[in-house]
Amino acid sequence: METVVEAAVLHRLSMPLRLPFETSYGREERRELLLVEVRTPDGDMGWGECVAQARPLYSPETVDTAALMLVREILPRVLGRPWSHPAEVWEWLTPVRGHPMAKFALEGAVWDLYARRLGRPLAAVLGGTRQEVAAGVSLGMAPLSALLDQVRGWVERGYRRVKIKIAPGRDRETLAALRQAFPGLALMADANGAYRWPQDAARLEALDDLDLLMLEQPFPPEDWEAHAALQARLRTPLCLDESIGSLAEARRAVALGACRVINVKPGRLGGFTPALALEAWARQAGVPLWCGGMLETGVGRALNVALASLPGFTLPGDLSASERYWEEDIIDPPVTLTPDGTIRVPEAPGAGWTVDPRRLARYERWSRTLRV
Ligand code: OSB
Ligand code: MG
Repeated sequence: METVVEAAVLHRLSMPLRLPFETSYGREERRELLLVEVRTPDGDMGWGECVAQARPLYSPETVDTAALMLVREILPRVLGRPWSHPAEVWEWLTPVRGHPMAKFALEGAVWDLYARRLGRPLAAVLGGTRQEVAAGVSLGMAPLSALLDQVRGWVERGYRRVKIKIAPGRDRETLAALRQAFPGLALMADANGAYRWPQDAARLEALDDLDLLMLEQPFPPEDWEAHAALQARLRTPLCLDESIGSLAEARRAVALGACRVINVKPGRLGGFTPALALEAWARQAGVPLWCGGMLETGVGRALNVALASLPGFTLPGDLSASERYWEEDIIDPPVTLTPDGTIRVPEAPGAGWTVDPRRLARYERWSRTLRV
């Protein structure tokens, strides 16, 4: 079956977050968003989400650099060109260096479109085997009393794992209080690269007795050696996020002993195509994976849920229900949690949700249509 993307619509949204999200690099009250809608001549469509943020603080891209790259470099390589599998589309984008989130915004939409045209759930098309995925929640930094209340609330709802953000000086005390209040909780911490080697080594070693599930990205992305040196001194597994932009980097990280676990975000890798390659490798190498999140709307979350249904994703991800992020999500039905703390993998064709045009319009700042 051949497909041609004849038109693409960029939707630039701004949505208020239900809870402010504070990390070591800043605090956000709103999410600036970019969605990509692709259309075929026969009226089929697919949706993708660019997971870049308003400012280049997690990684070098922003929603606005991604929009520019989609218009100038990415869409011109795809519009009007017939393909029979999404991996071909990904291949066409490989001459463009960097800009992985801009690439995945389109490539994810193409996978959704492909699965819809096959009449099959995206999860099954990707090779997913699970009917439901374990849900975790990622919480921004907050005063301890507020954080304790939040964690209690999400644990009562059934979340299977809680992650908090940490930074030097805002770490041990908070984590120890959470551990004391929730002795059996699957608890982890994410530093988004805020620590420095060697001066912060002792601070991080002091977290080793808190029975954390793992410690995510303590050092900046390029500091492979620091992660390896710390991992050698810790019982707690290290997990890398920002450092891993490709399968080659995943292999290198594991070979160096820089991590024992990998957070997979298709936007950070530049597509589902490289994410699938990483999953296949990790499965045979015995490296546990989990699916990360970037405060997506339901569009991006649905794509993540599909990916997390693959067998290599053995740990609960940063996959939460719509109500964790939004007063009202833009998809129908919203993502919900089952009573046992999972998200059901949709059985409808494609990603399995539809975008509500009225809610989309409410949050849309601008849109731009590109045609062949
Ligand atoms: O480091 O995992 C991260 C959100 C934005 C940018 C980076 C990260 C995050 C999260 C939130 O931790 C995960 C989620 O979507 O729930
Ligand atoms: Mg992270």
